[in-house]
Amino acid sequence: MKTIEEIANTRFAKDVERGLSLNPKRISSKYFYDKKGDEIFQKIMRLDDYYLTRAEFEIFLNHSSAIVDSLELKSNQIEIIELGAGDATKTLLLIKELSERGLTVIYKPIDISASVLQTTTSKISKHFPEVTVEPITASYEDALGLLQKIPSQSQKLFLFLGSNLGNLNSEEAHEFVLGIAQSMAKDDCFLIGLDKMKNPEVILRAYNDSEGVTSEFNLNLLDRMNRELGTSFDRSLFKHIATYDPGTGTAKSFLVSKKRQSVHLPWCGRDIILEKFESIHTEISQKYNEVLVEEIFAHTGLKRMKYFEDSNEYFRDYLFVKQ
Ligand code: AVI
Repeated sequence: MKTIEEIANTRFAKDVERGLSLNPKRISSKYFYDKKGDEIFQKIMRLDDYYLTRAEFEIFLNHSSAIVDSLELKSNQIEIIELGAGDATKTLLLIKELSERGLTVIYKPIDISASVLQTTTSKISKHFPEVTVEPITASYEDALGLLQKIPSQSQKLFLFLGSNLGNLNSEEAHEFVLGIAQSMAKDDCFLIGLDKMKNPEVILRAYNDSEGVTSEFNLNLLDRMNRELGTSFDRSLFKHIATYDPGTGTAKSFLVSKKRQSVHLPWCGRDIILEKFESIHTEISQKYNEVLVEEIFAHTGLKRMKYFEDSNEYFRDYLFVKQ
């Protein structure tokens, strides 16, 4: 356990103090992912109600060959840089296709979790010993800085899957895409997975699943603050609420206070009041249509080539090339 001074100096404590002082209150969803949060997210990805992972897996299963054709490779070597690689289940399908074509593959998975990266590296090396794997432990923010510094002679394919972009607001998303575009050389490709706008009921079920796993995921943020920051949130006094605005395509998650309560933040000595039914906004999961995709990629120097879609038409992987 850290000392109170050490806690006060963490980004987490600063962000929580600031976020709980705002009106409406908010805490970034990036804080969902501690060890427990990672485990719960693995469960979410296997839920019947959470269609995103299955839909994108189907795209890679059925279209890996077409994706590789569309890369229009200029040599027999390719470098894949994946942001937020996780267990790389979908990427394995792409690597398989490239490997079967006799191409030399260098795979650079980037993830915040060193242990996840270790498992992923062993898995790829076991199935494809001919592939060079160079894992990089970093957050998205740091990854963008690192990308500028990675020298390379070969054509690159950047991957950002799972609709992870949707957890950023539109300004952050544009900045992020711009950062990637600036790390790309001419003819490098960018494949990005984005969840589509669809029947609001399907989306609401994905973020308020019948097994209560997403609720656990959201409430774990309170437990994490208790564990790491020494707060004493009582999770039974909060409810997970998910909303979806079909006009903007924005799904949002909240922790709503069931009664008026006060929470002590030990590192700054402040007491935060939550009124009955007051909310803490914890996550955005943006859903996309063509207009939004165009907006985010405008003025990035990236040209849209193609998209690949699952059979339910729920999810798309868009392929861009740097001009
Ligand atoms: C990681 N991210 C794309 C997930 C999503 O769908 O926004 C996180 C998640 N939140 C609730 N369920 C899953």
